[in-house]
Amino acid sequence: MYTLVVGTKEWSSWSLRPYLALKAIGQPFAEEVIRLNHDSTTREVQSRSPSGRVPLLKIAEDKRAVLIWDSLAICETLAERHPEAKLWPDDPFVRAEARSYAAEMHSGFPDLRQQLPMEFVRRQPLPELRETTKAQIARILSAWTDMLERHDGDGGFLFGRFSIADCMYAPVVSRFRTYGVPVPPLVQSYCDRIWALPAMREWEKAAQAEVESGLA
Ligand SMILES: N[C@@H](CCC(=O)N[C@@H](CS)C(=O)NCC(=O)O)C(=O)O
Repeated sequence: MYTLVVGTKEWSSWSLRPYLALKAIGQPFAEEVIRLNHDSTTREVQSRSPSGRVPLLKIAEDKRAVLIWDSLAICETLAERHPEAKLWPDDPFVRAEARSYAAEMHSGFPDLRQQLPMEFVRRQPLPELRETTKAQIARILSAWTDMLERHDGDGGFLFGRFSIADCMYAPVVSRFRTYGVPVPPLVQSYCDRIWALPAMREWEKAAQAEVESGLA
């Protein structure tokens, strides 16, 4: 029923987010990987995606099909179709807050994304950070600390139980790891919990294979 089209796993931070959400609902899905940063990328992505971007989710059922072409739209659609997976917090006010954090990630932190691009497997030296990048990292650290302190003991994720907010921030966990960004102990234990998720381990295995085969 589901086919997720993603970019090269070493680099495609946007693709990782709906991949984690799909894994969290436990439904089987087919996967297609488009090679990023290659001569074929523009042609491949534009022939499949209305926005010329990945990820994409194809849903086919009852002789109908739909294409969803944005990470947050995919996560929202999955949450709506699989309420039992509880991809958003139950409490409406907490859910509104989780949505705000997810949207903030989706539309924000441009300097962090540009200066510390996701390299899931490789390790890189921390570059000289711009003031704007430092401010965006500080904002993330204070937001995560606030969420983790308030939901401490409820499951260990940003809103206690694993949610779309964790999916949206998982690439930041990878970036902090790649570049050795120093974080306080509470945040480090959250990062370790995200990194240990079976879905993250599977993503890493695939990214490792891309690096070893020269695809990334
Ligand atoms: N807002 C989009 C952003 C998607 C995006 O920028 N994807 C990148 C890969 S991570 C892409 O498709 N790049 C196309 C290219 O490199 O030609 C989303 O949330 O899905």
